[in-house]
Amino acid sequence: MAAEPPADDPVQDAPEVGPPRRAAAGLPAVGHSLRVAGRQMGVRRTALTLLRVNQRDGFDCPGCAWPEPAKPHRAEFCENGAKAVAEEATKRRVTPAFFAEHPLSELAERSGYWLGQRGRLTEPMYLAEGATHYRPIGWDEAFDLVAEELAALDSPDEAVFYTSGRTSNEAAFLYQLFAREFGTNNLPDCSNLCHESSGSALTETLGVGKGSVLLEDLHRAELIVVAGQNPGTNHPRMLSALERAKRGGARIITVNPLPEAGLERFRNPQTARGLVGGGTALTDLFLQVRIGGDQALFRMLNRLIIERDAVDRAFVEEHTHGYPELAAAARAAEWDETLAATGLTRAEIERALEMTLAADSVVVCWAMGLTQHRHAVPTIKEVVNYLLLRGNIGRPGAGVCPVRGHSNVQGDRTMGIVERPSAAFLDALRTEFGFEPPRHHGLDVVNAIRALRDGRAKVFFAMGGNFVAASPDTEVTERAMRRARLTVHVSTKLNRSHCVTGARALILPTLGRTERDVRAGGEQFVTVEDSMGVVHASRGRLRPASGKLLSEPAIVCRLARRVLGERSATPWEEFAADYAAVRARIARVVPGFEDFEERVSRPGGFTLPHAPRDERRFPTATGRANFSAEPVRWPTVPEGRLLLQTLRSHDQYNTTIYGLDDRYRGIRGGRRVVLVRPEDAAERGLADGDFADLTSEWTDGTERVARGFRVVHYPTAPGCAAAYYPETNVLVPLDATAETSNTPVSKSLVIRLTPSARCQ
Ligand SMILES: Nc1nc2c(c(=O)[nH]1)N[C@H]1C(S)=C(S)[C@@H](COP(=O)(O)OP(=O)(O)OC[C@H]3O[C@@H](n4cnc5c(=O)[nH]c(N)nc54)[C@H](O)[C@@H]3O)O[C@H]1N2
Ligand SMILES: Nc1nc2c(c(=O)[nH]1)N[C@H]1C(S)=C(S)[C@@H](COP(=O)(O)OP(=O)(O)OC[C@H]3O[C@@H](n4cnc5c(=O)[nH]c(N)nc54)[C@H](O)[C@@H]3O)O[C@H]1N2
Ligand SMILES: [Mo]
Repeated sequence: MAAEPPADDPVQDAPEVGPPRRAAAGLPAVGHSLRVAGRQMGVRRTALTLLRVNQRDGFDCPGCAWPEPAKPHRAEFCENGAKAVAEEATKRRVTPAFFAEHPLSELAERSGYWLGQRGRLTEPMYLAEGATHYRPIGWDEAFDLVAEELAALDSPDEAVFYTSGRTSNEAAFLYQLFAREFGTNNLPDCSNLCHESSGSALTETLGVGKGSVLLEDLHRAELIVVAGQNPGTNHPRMLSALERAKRGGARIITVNPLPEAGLERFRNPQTARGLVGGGTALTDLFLQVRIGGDQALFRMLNRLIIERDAVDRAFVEEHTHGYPELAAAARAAEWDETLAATGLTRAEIERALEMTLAADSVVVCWAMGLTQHRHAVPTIKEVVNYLLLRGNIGRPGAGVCPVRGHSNVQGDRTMGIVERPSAAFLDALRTEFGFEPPRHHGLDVVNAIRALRDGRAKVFFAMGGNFVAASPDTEVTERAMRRARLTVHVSTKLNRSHCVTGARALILPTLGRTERDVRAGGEQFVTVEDSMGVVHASRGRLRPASGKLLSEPAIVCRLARRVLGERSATPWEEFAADYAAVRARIARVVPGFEDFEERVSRPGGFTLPHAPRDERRFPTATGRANFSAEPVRWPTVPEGRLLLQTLRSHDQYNTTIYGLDDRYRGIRGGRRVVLVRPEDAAERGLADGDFADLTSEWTDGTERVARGFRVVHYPTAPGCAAAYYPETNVLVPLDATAETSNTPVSKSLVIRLTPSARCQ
């Protein structure tokens, strides 16, 4: 568990609690974002920067992956996008003097919030073996060092190349090319912790591991189900799309253990109505499901659709496979079981059925509330069943909408950042670059941690992200990292992963999205793919945080040449000088990117093909859309225990903490809180404001503890609790992962909640 901050750490975790909000965004949100941004950037820079977010000639917001509308609003950013931009465009700097002043032993005691608030990294830094401080190092010397450690490995598979989802298409393509020319498919990425379950389920059932709807589909849907997602905080611009759909007559069902303010009512800050009026009520039916009860809910809906003879027979016959098995499994669904699993009433589920049958087009949106469970993949497959039964795939206003996290996490996968690449992709690389790529599968995040822990991996390289804090089982992960020979992080900001290092460590500072990237071939732009498969350009305009930063593509190219030397025929120097040369290769390797340069130069970019959406073609093993008939499961909770989900507050971007408030949930000034129903707290002798320890129990008999959380009475589903990530990652066992996708089950941990000895 991350150590407590020292006394002079300005982060005082002293949560104050008021009533949760019932609406999101509107004027308070705009004011709030400008204040936050102003603190980091000053007033002028704030105005100049925010107006460029998500505009045609500007940069892609480094926040979430929600798409931009065809005609972006003049202020096409949200409160949390503004915070993401401010974090990057901050005027604060972490210089070599900072590292001289603060020994690693001290930095390792600091909170993630404190580290992040120091500002932008300015120079490459090196921690020598046994050294107490990082010291500055030149770029050439840094690349020599990485090359030396990689050359010393017994096999290329002893190196791990992690990616977080902000990396551009160009950088991602170069990075996977380098790793594969070096000889490994060890390319874990943040998807492994995030939407991997969606990818697994959708690839098997529909043949494409991505969402099948475009923004206009959402606008014209008659019913939108939002399950396991908190868009008011994590995808605020999605609320504008929901509002527009509502104005067109759509209805919305929300499935969530928590009532989330953003989904109750939305005051659109882009419209006069939203600024002064009461806003738009979004949710028509709130299903307060128990954690992990979603598969049972959708299974019962599927039974009812079949019983009511409301199946789209023509679609099912022409396009699907496995209907008889699904129908048999669905007919066997029982009410007792469904009500126990979901915590819902029969009337509520029947109401959801009526809304489903009344709608000619249905979209289901989801995020981490569905993907981070042991049975996440079967749950998402059941969602697919629900849509297939009524032909809600591949027609306007209908489809699957997994709402992606990081702004280019989907693009990174498209570019080949994947530990289990397809044979077709590797063949294309071989043809284009004339080398034999490794064919055996590489390590995902959880397996990379195991390999580091067991000494099977010795060099860890990260293209962005904060691996140590984002991964499960913090103690195990930190120990694993400390066993490495070398850890390297390409980063914009200081974080926990720079403080928990291998024997030697490097920090390689890089340009952010907002910054101008001038290379030998002139000023560059990069490209990204949003959650709906739209690819477009992103151009930074700000002066870089320091003259010593290199862009991510430049870092990869220089490293690749240094490591691979003349044995690589790839023109790394040409790629580093002009990213158009990289795009020309992407166009030849990745399907859907033909005429890449020309099409991405058009305003708004272009949309990648998606066979189920475009032509109701399903490139699966059966050549059809596959129904699934998995057994229904839900988490079982032993007597006296609760189910804990670990989620995001309104003031964070994953492990980057913007502030200590979670405004919509009524929490201010602290993050060590646990949300629990008054009755569930009372049963454990805990009043609101008391302090409690969280102990997670794992099936192998091991226990993990996180201490000193303030109890907050909150109207979550009975038997359920919620607390923030990453503070609670100590509680997630490394082996507790979803079947098939191997994603940590961050949303369903069995815990005991006991009065805290320390803080009573
Ligand atoms: N501002 C901001 N934006 C972000 C991020 C951020 O940290 N900050 N992170 C980005 C990333 S990488 C991602 S992946 C996305 C994450 O976006 P979300 O998935 O919205 O993020 P979480 O906070 O994990 O919220 C999970 C939601 O699922 C609900 N939930 C939990 N368990 C269950 C369950 O069993 N069933 C159902 N039906 N619901 C459940 C929770 O109550 C919560 O509302 O956001 C992206 N955007
Ligand atoms: N318990 C629990 N754990 C979770 C989750 C959960 O819900 N619960 N969610 C999971 C999810 S969905 C995800 S996606 C992962 C996130 O895992 P990561 O993607 O690894 O983590 P982030 O916090 O997004 O990474 C933040 C760091 O990225 C760096 N950075 C920011 N911008 C750039 C850039 O442009 N270039 C480079 N090179 N670096 C940059 C900064 O140094 C910053 O400190 O966490 C996962 N972990
Ligand atoms: Mo994510």
